[in-house]
Amino acid sequence: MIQSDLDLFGPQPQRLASHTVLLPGFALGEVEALLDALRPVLRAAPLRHMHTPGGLRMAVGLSNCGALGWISDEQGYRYSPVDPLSGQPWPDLPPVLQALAARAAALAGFDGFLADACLINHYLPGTRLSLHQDRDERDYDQPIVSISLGLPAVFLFGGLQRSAQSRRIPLTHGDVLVWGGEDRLRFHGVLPIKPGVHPRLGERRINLTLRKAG
Ligand code: MD6
Ligand code: FE
Repeated sequence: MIQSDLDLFGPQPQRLASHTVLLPGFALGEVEALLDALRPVLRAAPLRHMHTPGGLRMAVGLSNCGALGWISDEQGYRYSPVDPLSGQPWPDLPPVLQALAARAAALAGFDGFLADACLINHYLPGTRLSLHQDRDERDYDQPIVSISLGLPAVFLFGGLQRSAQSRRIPLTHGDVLVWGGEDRLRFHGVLPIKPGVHPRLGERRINLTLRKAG
């Protein structure tokens, strides 16, 4: 057998937990289409630093597209159909993004995933995201599809209690992580992004999380 046969189809999906699958490089073939779709979204709904209910400025720059967008302010965390910055609905969810998320979800065992919300997270070197649970969505039976672009990150993949040990999962440009089911309420976060320059995206990491929030 030729030594490289096993690698002919690129890295294979990795099951990280019962309902969590990492699809290495799954978005690589569509990076340009995704970036083309994101450009007008971010013109209409620019990245901004929101504040936590406790008044802290979030280090991650955020925006959204889709019928619902995740927001945070002194009133709390929630989904809103309106961008508070513009008073207008969030930009439409680009079909290329929704279709990619549906295909990734199906590969991970979640058929018929129809995202209605995409949170756009923007990290500069040094930016981190502290350990949290995603619990603002209506239906925890719906998975979350997370697409990583740009600089690599170390994703902290924890347990159902904040105190549980976290695993460190490297996420690189084009990787897609799908999780749901029993894993849906695991604590997770992102370690500070290491300084670096990504050949396509420069000094930044962009993470897109697609959900069915409504
Ligand atoms: C990030 N991701 O990777 C942050 N949440 O930048 C998340 O917080 C996240 O990747 C739920 C599901 C997948 C995720
Ligand atoms: Fe999250």
